[in-house]
Amino acid sequence: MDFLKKLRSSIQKNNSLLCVGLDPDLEKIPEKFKGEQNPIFEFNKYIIDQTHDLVCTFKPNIAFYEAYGIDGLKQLKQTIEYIKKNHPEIPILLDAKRADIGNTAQRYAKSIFEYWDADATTVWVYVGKDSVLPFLEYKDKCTFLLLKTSNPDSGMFQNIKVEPDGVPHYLAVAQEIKKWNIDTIGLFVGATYPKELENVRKLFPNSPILTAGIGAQNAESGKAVQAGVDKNGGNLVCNSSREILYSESPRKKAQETKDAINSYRNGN
Ligand code: OMP
Repeated sequence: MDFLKKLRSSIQKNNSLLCVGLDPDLEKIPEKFKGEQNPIFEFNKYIIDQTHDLVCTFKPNIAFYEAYGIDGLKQLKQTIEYIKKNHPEIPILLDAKRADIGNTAQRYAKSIFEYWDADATTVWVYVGKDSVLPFLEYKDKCTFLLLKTSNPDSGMFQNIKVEPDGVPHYLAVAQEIKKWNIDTIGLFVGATYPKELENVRKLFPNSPILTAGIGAQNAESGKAVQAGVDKNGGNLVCNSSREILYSESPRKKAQETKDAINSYRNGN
């Protein structure tokens, strides 16, 4: 099944726009997992079991696995296989933030969509169209192009005014992407920047948008959700990682986050 169909059906089935980010940090996981042979996988399994009926997507960020070398990557593979086997209806968005010349990007795309078997990924678009086309050619996948990131310094380059009209850089890039008219494209805008999120949603009324920053980065979820949903209150994937993973009850926190997001989906 292609990513968009899978996303639509998981949003509907779980009545949720929440994406739980699987960003394991061995220093933060509960003590009971630390003695396990595969502590990252066991922790992820616990989080997946606790939240699978509350989410529309799981988003492992590959940095949190690469940081533990081969051992971490093996546990990423175990995590992906566990989700595919037990919850095949939930799309896996492997957050890898790749960017390079086309020849190399093609290898990255093969790795993410074939070896890792992800349904979707994140990619920098600032290298240019030829650098993202190898990802976009995977017709049943979705590639979220990073336009405006959630970090405090994201405006340093992404909001630089571009000649001749003084449009901010991220928006000029978004306008260019729109002309490509490719339906495997998704967009990323940080939840910490609701105005930018609104601008991108206006430009792409029907595309999936990924956002992050709710929870640990203190984005105002109400503003972000209202700015980011489509006209039907959907098509928005709202990630939260640390605030859910490391709370006393990940299930309770996920439920609260899901409910808070839902309370803003239809303009409440
Ligand atoms: P928490 O801040 O712990 O909720 O994690 C946020 C997750 O979303 C991390 O995996 C980030 O790398 C990711 N993210 C951002 O926080 N900001 C961005 O601008 C882009 C992403 C992303 O692409 O998901």
